[in-house]
Amino acid sequence: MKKIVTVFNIVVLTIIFSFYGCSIADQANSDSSIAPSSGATTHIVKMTGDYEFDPSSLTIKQGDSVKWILIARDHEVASGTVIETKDGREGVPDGLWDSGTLTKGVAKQSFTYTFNSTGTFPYYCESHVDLGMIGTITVE
Ligand SMILES: [Cu+2]
Repeated sequence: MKKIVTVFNIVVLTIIFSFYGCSIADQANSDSSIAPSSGATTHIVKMTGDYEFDPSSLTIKQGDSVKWILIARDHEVASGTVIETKDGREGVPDGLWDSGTLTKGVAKQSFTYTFNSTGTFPYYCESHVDLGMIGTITVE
C-alpha cells in the first residue's frame, strides 16, 4: 500500500510541476517580443498617449523586426535624425522607413520594419518631434 501511495505522489507531483512549468514558459513568452520559428524576433515598441515610444531605445539582432503599435492618439514613425532649429526640433528623414499616419479606430494601427543591417537607427514621430517623441534602434 505504501508503494502505491508513493507512486501516486510522484504522478501528482509530475502533473503539478508540468503545469507550473507551462505557466512559467507562458509568462516568458508574454514578454514584448515574438519569436517566429526562423530565429528572427519581432520586437514591440508602443506609441503611447504620452507622446513616447516605449521603449524609446532598443537593441536588437540583425534580421530582427520592430513592430510599432499605436496605443493612443495619432502618431507616425519615420527614420531619420532630429535637429534643433530656431523654431524648435525638426525631423530630417533618411528615407529608410515612414509609416505615414497611424490613427486609432482605422485599420492601420501598427507598422513593422525589418533591420537587415547593423548600426544605429534614429527615428521620430513627425507630429510630435517637438514634444520629444524620438527613439533609437541599435542593431547588433
Ligand atoms: Cu506622435
